[in-house]
Amino acid sequence: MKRARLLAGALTLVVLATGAVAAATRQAPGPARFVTDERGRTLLLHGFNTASSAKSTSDAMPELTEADVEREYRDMGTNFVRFLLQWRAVEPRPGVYDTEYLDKVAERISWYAERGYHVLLDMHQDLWGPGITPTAVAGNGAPAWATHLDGLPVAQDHWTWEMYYLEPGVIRAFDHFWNTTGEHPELMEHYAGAWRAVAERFKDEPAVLGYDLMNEPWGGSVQGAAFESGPLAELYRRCVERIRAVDNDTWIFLEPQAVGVNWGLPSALPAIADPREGEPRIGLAPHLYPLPLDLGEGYEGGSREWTDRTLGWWKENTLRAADRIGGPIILGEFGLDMTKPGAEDLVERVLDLGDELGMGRAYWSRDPGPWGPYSEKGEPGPLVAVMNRAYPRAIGGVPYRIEAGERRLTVGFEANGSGPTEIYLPADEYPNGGKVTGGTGVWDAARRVLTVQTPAQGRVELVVTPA
Ligand code: 9MR
Repeated sequence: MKRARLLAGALTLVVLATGAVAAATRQAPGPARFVTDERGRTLLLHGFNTASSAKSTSDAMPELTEADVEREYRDMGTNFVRFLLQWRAVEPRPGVYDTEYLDKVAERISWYAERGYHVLLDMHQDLWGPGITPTAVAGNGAPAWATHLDGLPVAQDHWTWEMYYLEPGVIRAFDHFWNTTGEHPELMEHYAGAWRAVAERFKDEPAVLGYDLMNEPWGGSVQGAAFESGPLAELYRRCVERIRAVDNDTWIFLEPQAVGVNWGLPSALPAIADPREGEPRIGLAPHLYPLPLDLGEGYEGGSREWTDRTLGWWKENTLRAADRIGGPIILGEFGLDMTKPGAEDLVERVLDLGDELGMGRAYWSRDPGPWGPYSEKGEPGPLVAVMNRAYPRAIGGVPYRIEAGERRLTVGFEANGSGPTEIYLPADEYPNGGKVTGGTGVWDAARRVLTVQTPAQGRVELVVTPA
């Protein structure tokens, strides 16, 4: 059941939007609150991570075909993908970048581009790299040449994959990367160089919207504020500098430390300067994994209460961190086992939060199985219906209210003349498309997109209902 959204949500957007409008009318470069397309329209990004399979395949490609992308659009009308990259594949030997790998990535990006998707490239890692933890656990990311365990052990029998982060060998690998050991100052440089190579390859690909610099950073023996304001900020500065040397325009997204912050605790990540010409384009891409759900419980009873509280903390703390960073928010990952009680409700709540904050979101993940939209046999699961919802893909101004109710979508914005507003409408609620007040709509039945012309200035409020 789709719930009516809270007034508080609309108010949050008003506050955010007012800040953005003020910045725009001051004509001084100021922080952007929302991700925009090349015309300046606000984008509401809605999609998946693609895909965990890229962690383990020998060529680091996700097990995904162009037909899968087509099906995703047809079934859910998504417009966004967080695409996993692997440092081991970008830089298989020190200083050598694998153009064949980048070509294969480019081919996948073209499948998305042809269907109007925006792509966030994510330099993924879990547990540092492959080969340290048992194969089934799927540690991934770093190349073997950048992996220094100093002979420290890594136990092979934890009950959940995150526990391997506490193993001495894994901690040491990270300590060398962050150079808290003082022995490997070259590793961060290599990582930043790998990002430069990626940026050089994709800077002119319009579908590539952003770079997510490191998945779920783990500080090894340095944790919390000391880690985020120390080595992590240092890595981000170097990556930003190297990326901007070749790419002035693509958004750069920073992740806070994963431990704690994924559960709703505050982050201490500082602002990172953007040397680009024009307004800064650095945003925040946190993850959200309420602890009880992460530990395998359903969204019910005590777990539900704790999860609801988590959502409140997460929202407050994420807004605070985004303010400090001075940029938009993309929720890079959230997800759970969809067979658990209440799972659909939880996903809907998070999507509502995304609408409320004007925040892009990528569900974890597109892989087949109980978490994903399709089973191993390719049958649609409950997630398909939840993800297939009405949303404004692009907005011709700065939004102050996005509210997806039952068979009714409200999109309020301060128009800025950047172009028409495009609204995706799912077949179950809008079988014959939509009619709109507040603008003039043209329905594209094949894409299920209502394109709405509105005045170029002033406050616009569109209300879409079934045609
Ligand atoms: O779901 C993934 C699990 O099967 C793997 O064992 C694990 C390590 O590769 O990664 C899980 O995916 C995680 C992602 O890589 C990072 N954020 C949390 C995801 C879910 O736990």
